[in-house]
Amino acid sequence: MATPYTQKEIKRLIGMFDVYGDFLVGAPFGNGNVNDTFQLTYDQGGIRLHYTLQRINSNVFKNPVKVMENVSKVTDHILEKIRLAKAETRKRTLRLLHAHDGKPYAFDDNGDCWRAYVFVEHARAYEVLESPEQAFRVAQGFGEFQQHLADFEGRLHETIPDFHNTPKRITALEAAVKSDCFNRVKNVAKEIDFVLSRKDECGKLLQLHAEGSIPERITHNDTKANNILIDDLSGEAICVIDLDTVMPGLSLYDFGDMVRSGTNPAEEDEINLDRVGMRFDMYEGFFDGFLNTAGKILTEAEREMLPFSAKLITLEIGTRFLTDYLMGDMYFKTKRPDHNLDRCRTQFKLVESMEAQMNKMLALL
Ligand code: GN1
Ligand code: MG
Repeated sequence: MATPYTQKEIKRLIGMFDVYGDFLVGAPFGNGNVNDTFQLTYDQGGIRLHYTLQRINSNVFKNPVKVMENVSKVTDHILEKIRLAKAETRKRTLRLLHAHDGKPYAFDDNGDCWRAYVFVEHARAYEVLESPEQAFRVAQGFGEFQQHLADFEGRLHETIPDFHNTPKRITALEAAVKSDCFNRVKNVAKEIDFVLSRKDECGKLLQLHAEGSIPERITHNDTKANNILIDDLSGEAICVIDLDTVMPGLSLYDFGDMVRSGTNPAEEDEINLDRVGMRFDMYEGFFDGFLNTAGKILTEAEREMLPFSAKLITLEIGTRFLTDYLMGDMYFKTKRPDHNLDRCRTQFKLVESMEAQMNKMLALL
């Protein structure tokens, strides 16, 4: 849930941006674990239009201006691509509104950084994907995002350094275990063992990158299935959203996180672990969809690591949830006690399910 803001406050916040029309109402929107998001309704000459207003979480993004510089460059670049490929006119990119000083963000009196987007109408984000065809389209969409950015010139800011550095995420877990500030280690011996027994293989992608066989690209880094909008009518994945973590990364991070979030028939914080697992037909959908677009730029070494990346990223986010649980739930928003622990357990159940199906995943190659 977003922090409660009054209508007057929301109106004042969006007032920092150039928006034509009359503000009607603003309401919390979406299921993000990090930022606060609102959908605003405006009246423009008798027509109702929506905008998205977001507060960037400065506990997570220490330098929101750098985040916004990345987002703004990336959305401009993609818009240009969409304009050039006339066949893709249904495709969209997020469009930022400008604040009165022309910048694509504004700071409020508390020092919080805000941004606003044109709301993409008649499309939605799915928490749980419904079919392999949908998985195909989601992967096609995220793959195309990478493809669009393949010729981007210059390097983006690394807004969260080592975001997908799994070995460092494990080191952070070990530090949290050692300090045990909230006396919670006793509850999670099994989960800690689960991570540590897989520690040795966690540096594999970084090693391949260091050896030069996997290139750095511009990646999204948070390719949860609900971070792409699916057109209500065509069912096509038309717009990648949640661009905060767009930065230099490995292509495989994006494939891995898609498989993690989208092959599970249950939600990320499902308590009944019997419902959690990797649906293989969904994996096939992601695999085919990603190769259909990003496949055009992937190297042989990247292709070979696709199955492994799914397991790695799932283990990594599970490790982050576990670390946050041990650190007193400081990073991810939680709605109940043990919420991070529940999230961690679903991830580890998924890892097991992927391990059990790894041979099948490899055979698809
Ligand atoms: C966070 O913003 P949201 O909820 O899509 C997190 C991701 C995690 C995800 C897990 C900046 O993403 O890394 O994979 O939660 N984003 C950040 O649901 O840490
Ligand atoms: Mg996100």
